[in-house]
Amino acid sequence: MKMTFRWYGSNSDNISLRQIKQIPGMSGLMGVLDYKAAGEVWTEEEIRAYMDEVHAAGLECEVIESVNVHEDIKMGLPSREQYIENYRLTIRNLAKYGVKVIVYNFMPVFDWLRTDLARLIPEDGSNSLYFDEAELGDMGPMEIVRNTIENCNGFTLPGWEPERLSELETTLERYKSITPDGLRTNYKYFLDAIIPTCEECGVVMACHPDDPAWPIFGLPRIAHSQEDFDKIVQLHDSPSNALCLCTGSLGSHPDNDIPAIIRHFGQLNRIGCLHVRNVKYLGHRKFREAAHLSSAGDLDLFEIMKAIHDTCPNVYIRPDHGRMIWGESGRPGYGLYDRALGAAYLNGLWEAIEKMSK
Ligand code: DNO
Repeated sequence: MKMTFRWYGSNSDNISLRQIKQIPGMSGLMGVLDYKAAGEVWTEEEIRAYMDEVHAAGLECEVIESVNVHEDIKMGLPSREQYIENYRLTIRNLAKYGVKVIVYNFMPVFDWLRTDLARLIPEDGSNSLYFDEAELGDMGPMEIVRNTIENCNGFTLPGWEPERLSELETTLERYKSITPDGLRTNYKYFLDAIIPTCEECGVVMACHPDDPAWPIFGLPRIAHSQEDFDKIVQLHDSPSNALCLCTGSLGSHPDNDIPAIIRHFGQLNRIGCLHVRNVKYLGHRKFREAAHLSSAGDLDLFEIMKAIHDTCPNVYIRPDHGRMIWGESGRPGYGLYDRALGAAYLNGLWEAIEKMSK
């Protein structure tokens, strides 16, 4: 297992590489160029600049996140060809700088969605990301976008890039005629076009689940259960067509048995990486993000780490999200302290599992 940390680059992150390096057991980053619009080529110069900084800090960067897929690809429009070509070039450029895994998603319009980015946790005065379907019903898509952008403390948030949201109404309208099967057909077209390039350069694509793990605003969503992922890995049969199992995204739906899902896809060799975090259920389609410790939420992090250890022991993982604690303010979901605590806890579980299995 390689423990990593998400970092947005020195112009966009308030957390420094030195701070990340000081977290015990941190091998490197899940990196991102957060200023790139969906569909744009990530140039060699841009990638090199990011990598040079990371390597100078004594860290690796073998995983890159949020190489966003242009909506025209998801909608199957003729203009997708150019965007697919750009995507292929980005894959090649990333591979040249040592990238082994690319995390992306195929969610229409919205990446992850929350109704509150800083909900107070009354027991201890910290706060975390929160979702309540009932609140969402009152809000509607435009309002949730405004709410999210206004409350992100001036930081960019992955999946909420302004350019993707500027044509929101038109895009939402267009999706009305796309069924889940239709979306899968467009997805297959994309995978058939890019996976041979990945195989050529030794890159694994890792699809991130829908978050929350059910459809929203009537949009087709096809990545929130084991059954969905079975279909996705079959769309193009290659070890390069893999998954980023995010325990918190999938785990937002209590029916998803996360350790079982990890075991299933781990045995198939289709896990490119994992985001590991905990959620606390508060009612029907209502949850908040919790500290990583199993007893702080509803997921069993020991069983999760054990499943990873048993079926994909060499995978990349990162602590995900967590709360804002100790007065920290920053990018919602991406504070330093609780993610660092999460990494330490997950490393502790790992050490115990390793020693006990010898
Ligand atoms: C949310 C992140 C996601 C993820 C993207 C990948 O916090 O885990 O935004 O990076 O879905 O495309």
